[in-house]
Amino acid sequence: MLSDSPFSEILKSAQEAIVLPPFVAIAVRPRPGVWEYVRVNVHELCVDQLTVSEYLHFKEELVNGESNDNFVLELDFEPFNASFPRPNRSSSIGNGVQFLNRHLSSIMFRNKDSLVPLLDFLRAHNYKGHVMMLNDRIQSLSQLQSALVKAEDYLSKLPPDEPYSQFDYVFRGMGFERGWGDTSQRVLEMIHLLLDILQAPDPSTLETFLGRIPMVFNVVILSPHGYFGQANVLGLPDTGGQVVYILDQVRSLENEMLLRIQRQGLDVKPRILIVTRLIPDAKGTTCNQRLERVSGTEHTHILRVPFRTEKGILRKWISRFDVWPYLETFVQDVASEISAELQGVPDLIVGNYSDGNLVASLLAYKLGVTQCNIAHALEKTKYPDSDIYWKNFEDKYHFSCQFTADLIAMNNADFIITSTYQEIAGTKNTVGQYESHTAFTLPGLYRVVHGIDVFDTKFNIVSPGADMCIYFSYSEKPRRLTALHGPIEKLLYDPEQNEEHIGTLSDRSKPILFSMARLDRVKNMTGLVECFGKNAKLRELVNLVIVAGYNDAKKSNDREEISEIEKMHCLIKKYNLDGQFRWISSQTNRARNGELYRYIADTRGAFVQPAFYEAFGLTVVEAMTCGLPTFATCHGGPAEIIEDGVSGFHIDPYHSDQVAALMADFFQRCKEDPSHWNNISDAGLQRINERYTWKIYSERLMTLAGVYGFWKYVSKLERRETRRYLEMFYILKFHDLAKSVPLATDDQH
Ligand SMILES: *[C@@H]1O[C@H](CO)[C@@H](O)[C@H](O)[C@H]1NC(C)=O
Ligand SMILES: *[C@@H]1O[C@H](CO)[C@@H](O)[C@H](O)[C@H]1NC(C)=O
Ligand SMILES: *[C@@H]1O[C@H](CO)[C@@H](O)[C@H](O)[C@H]1NC(C)=O
Ligand SMILES: *[C@@H]1O[C@H](CO)[C@@H](O)[C@H](O)[C@H]1NC(C)=O
Ligand SMILES: CC(=O)N[C@H]1CO[C@H](CO)[C@@H](O)[C@@H]1O
Repeated sequence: MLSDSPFSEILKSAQEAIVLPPFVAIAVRPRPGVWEYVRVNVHELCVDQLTVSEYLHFKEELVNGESNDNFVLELDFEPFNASFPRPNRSSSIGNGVQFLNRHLSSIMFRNKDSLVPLLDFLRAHNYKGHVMMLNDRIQSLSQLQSALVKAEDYLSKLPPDEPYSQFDYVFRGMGFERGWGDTSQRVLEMIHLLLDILQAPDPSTLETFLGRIPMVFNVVILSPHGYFGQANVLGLPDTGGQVVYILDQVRSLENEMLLRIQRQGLDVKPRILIVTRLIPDAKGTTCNQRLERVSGTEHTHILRVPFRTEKGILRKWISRFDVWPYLETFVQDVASEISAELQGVPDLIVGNYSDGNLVASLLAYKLGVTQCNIAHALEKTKYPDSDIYWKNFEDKYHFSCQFTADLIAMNNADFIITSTYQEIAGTKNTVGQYESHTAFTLPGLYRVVHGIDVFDTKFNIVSPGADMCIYFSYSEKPRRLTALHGPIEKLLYDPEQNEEHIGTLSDRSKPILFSMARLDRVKNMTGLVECFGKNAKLRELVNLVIVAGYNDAKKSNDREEISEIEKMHCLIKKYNLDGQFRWISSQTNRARNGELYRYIADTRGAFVQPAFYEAFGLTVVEAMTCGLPTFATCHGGPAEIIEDGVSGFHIDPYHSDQVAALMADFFQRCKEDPSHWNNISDAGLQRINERYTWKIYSERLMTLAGVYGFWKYVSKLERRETRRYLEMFYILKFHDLAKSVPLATDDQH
């Protein structure tokens, strides 16, 4: 009977319970983003509903003991949503811009006067003093409307590819300036969009129009910590995925900006600056150079600015957990360096990770620029109970600074992009990274009653893609790097056993089941090998090849990796895998890795990603981009990338027998009907081309910058209240917390 009761429903969706007899307080999460709090008195069997504040107060007793202190600093951003509607379905989370567009177009629809901000916005447009879009001849909506009609009439008589320069003069006379398009046809499209908006604004027209207005010429991306360089940096402390991500991101962003500027009919050189820390003791990297051009780009540079104190410049690397006391001075230095470099202010500031986002917030606040946050790795969820027991982590991690910085940055940002839904709001049973900042307490410091709302329209899912120069479909024959097939075959089939590869594949005609990852416990490559070893049918159908770590434990100095290496050797013996299994040490040649995926596709093989948890799953995207059917973990990002059974398969690493059976079944079916393989491969490619490419990413980012930039302009006054509140929080809390973090010293003793 209990199992059908409402109480059991509550227990099922409970995320956390605090037991302090006679009470049990429970945080209930009926669905993503929605929380309720109850307290049960176990003696009297009665239940009270608690407010967030009461719940957190109760939770603090774990640390403070029973205290009657009712004067605790509470942080509450909820009152600021006053006039703004937001979605309430969990499935709308992460589609903020859609909702915002609907809202914007509905207020514009209300009456003619609400279109005035759009007119002002167009009139205010200029780049370094050059007027764009509209000039002084157009002062009112009615003038705009009649000018548009006149322009439409004039343009429709021109050939569609007439260049703008041919009618520039006439246009100026009507009240228009550059920025509408490079040819008469494109200008006409823009004019139609605007006429539509003036008559009956609808969300998608508005988005298209705002996305096409020339607004973004200079972008600054902030990623202060770690070694940010183009060579010899991967593997250095705090330096990993973000460097690859940002370099891929800026290359694609520059192309997109160039294309848009050309289509807008403008003659402007875009600039992108990646701002990071200059590290004088650069350990053989270029991190001691002030300015470095990003290869493969024309207008993108890494700009490095050192950390500085009264004692001078800090020479050595420091951990990302220790950067806080340096950031204020850094912001000032960065502001003057970028204004010198750009000869103006940026139009969009993008922050990466907590420190980058804080610096981005301070700069965006100071310069009045649109701010975008990216933080695929917020630390709070990585360290259980790092909020309530923050003091235990303080010496090593300074989370009090980091969580405070995160709250400030999230609330100051105009928009936030994430790679996955889960990053924002988790899943049915797990809490999202951002969601975990909704309500929490740092006892003795402050209590967050309403830190961020995952339903906020600032959240947008914009996923990265694979580098298309390296990863492309196996079927693009002319682009294939056939010269690498010799070395690849050697890697796969050479009978010699050495430190690069061990194990042999005796039947070369079988498809290859392939995986590539770090040799960490969480990636569970050994689990995959075991699951293969146990399933006779799978072993009969395919060969298994993995690329991971080293095959010699002596070469590793990571305890976790060493234990995985030893385990792998045991499994090879235990299941007698020789003849069917090849273990290749990790490979750093990206071009060859790309061709390796395609070579595996030639064998009509498949890719497996067996991790217990994977935040996003770039290797999954890479494999699918090469046309390789993919089996990937259902825990984390891959579950969103792959539509199970259509563009690949979800596997649950906790049920390895089922995983093996699913794969055996797939290969059996492909053997009987080869079109099955092609269908999965094609559907995977289609999925990638619809969602997971850098091209789509950059288009999205530029459109979002346009829409949120406009929204920032329209809502200037409303946002001021939030910003003033944040400013106070920054100065009264963060400023002092950051000062309490010890400064590093350069001397070696
Ligand atoms: C603000 O948002 C919350 C939900 O996050 C909602 O309950 C409340 O009604 C909103 N306030 C206003 C005035 O819209
Ligand atoms: C969700 O929002 C819609 C309108 O925005 C409203 O009609 C509906 O009642 C809301 N539902 C809940 C559960 O709040
Ligand atoms: C890896 O996965 C297998 C099953 O796939 C599981 O039995 C094993 O315990 C996992 N390894 C670790 C280190 O948890
Ligand atoms: C593959 O797709 C084609 C075309 O959609 C279809 O005719 C065929 O039955 C599919 N093959 C399998 C094995 O599903
Ligand atoms: C340090 C950090 O969080 N950097 C992030 C910057 O963005 C990339 C892309 O999302 C992430 O992979 C990094 O983790």
